[in-house]
Amino acid sequence: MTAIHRAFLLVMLCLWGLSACRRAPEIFSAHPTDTLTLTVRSKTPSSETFPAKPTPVYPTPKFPTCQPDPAPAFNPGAYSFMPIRPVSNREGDAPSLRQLAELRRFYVGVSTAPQFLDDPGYAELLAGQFNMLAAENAMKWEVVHPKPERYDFSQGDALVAFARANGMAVYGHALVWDLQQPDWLTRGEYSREEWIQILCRHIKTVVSHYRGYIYAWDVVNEAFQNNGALRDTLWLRKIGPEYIAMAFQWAREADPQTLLIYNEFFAEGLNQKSQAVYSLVQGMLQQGIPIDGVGLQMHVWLWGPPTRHELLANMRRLAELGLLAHITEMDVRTQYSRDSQAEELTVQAEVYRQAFSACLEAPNCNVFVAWGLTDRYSWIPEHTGQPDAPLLFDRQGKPKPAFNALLDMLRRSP
Ligand code: 9MR
Repeated sequence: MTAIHRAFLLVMLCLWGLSACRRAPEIFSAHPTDTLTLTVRSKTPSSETFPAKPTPVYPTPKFPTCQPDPAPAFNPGAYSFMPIRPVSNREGDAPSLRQLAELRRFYVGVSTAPQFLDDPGYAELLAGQFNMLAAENAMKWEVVHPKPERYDFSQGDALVAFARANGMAVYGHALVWDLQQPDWLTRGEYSREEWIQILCRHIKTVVSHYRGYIYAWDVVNEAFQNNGALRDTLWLRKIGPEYIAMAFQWAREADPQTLLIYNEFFAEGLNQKSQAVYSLVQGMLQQGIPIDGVGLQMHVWLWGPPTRHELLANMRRLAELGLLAHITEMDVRTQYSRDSQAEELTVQAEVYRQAFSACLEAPNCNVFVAWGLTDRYSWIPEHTGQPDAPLLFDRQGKPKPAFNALLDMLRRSP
């Protein structure tokens, strides 16, 4: 590793807060397992059930509505996933991330896909360390609704069945997005009224299918450009900006309990895009449109991630509106330099730690999801064409410094 690399990494550590610099020896040291002080801090104080459910809201419908399409029902009994006895529950082991999270009614999760669940090592890690899973692709339009008259819930159902067998909550992703849409949609020619009916029926059918099984839905995903203008999506062109509010109304009609989330990337700190998201959700609340929170994706790099301070500022202003702020898709790209890998992973751990710590501190953040379980299955190398190591576990499923940083935070902080 060159001196320039070292200097860069040190500067990055210091930039993320003097505290990181001051705690440098602790960051580089092993994590104590002997003197754990566990304090239960509930973020959902009024609920005795776990997962906690929000208070139902039934606003006056403002937009035309529809009935769900005929579609297969969800039958969890059709799946034979057995509960996995996690490694960390075996006698003498230290508590798992999920156990520590559950003590404070907090959700730690990763995105996943059904094809990984048959690998016993993968499944054990997933259910052993996490109490939430997110559907990385299995519930997207092209998968669940490939033809106008055809729904295929097999992939999503497998994820929900696995989660149920293992006492995990499910994050539904994503009802309305401009990517991963089937040809019949992107090439379709319909009137505005027909587009409204298509979107309404899709949302109502998918949400009704999973009614009662999904902790939170990303109802609308990535509707803004980085400059804060609305993205030029199929839905904006065919329906107009009100497609966003409509989607939330229909999702609420189909499931009065699930949390309804607007999910966005590069809008985690304070910038033009997060300001646009803030204005959108504020306006929706003023108009009585049902929305429960904002998903802060956190696809970030070693260099220049939003600071803890910025994250907290954004989370707090959402809290003042009465909205949740979830970390929904975190991963941290590295330079993947063979010479500086150990240092990069240390910096990466600090980036995860800062985001996790903001979420633990903000009263409205009780969900922290990474976008994949191990580096072997991250979307990033496929996307960039470069090897990378952005997640909490390495390609062999071994915990990385980033995972240990999260464990450490849960053990230490009240
Ligand atoms: O991880 C997903 C990858 O497998 C897909 O190929 C990709 C298609 O665009 O979508 C990835 O997930 C995205 C998520 O659905 C929305 N936020 C950005 C994520 C990374 O692109």
